[in-house]
Amino acid sequence: MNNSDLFVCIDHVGYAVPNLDDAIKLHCEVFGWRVLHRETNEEQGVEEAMLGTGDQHSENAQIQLLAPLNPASTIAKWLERNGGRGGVQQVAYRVHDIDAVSATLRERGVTLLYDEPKIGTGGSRIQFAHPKSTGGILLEIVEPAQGAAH
Ligand code: CMX
Repeated sequence: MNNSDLFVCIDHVGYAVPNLDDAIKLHCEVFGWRVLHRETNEEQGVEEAMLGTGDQHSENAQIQLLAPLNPASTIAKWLERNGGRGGVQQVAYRVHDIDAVSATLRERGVTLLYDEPKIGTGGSRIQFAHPKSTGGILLEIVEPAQGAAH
């Protein structure tokens, strides 16, 4: 990796969906993705599935389907603001060292949402940059768990 690179690759693109099973059906049966992993993340208020395709080499991006666990969920609010329809809620960049990358982004004036990274999919560590400091995109930064398939 080039020394000036902050990010390894696009880790995943996150879609907000009203219903996880319906969305899995659509993306797998119509678009041919397959479910790699499914979990509930209470802290983030989501029920989620990661979808993959092909051989899933280490830098293949995935699709993340995010359904709200309850009405207070960030995803419930996003869906409400978007007329109840699903859509792209976030783009996630993979990093090797989330603490170092977070410090660099803060130095460069990016607003990060959490003081410290939280736990995301499969035990990864995650942080978010507010859309107002990224040109309108909710940017997730993700450091995969040690030993994860990525
Ligand atoms: N993408 C782009 N813009 C977004 C956005 C999104 N996903 N969500 C909100 N915004 C915009 C709104 O349109 C609004 O813009 P205007 O002020 O121009 O109308 C602005 O951001 C609102 O910002 P806010 O009042 O600070 O906060 P919100 O209540 O809308 O929440 C955010 C926004 C980013 C703080 C919230 O979505 C959040 O905390 N996200 C991080 C956590 C998360 O997304 N968890 C679910 C996924 C978990 C996972 O990936 O594992």
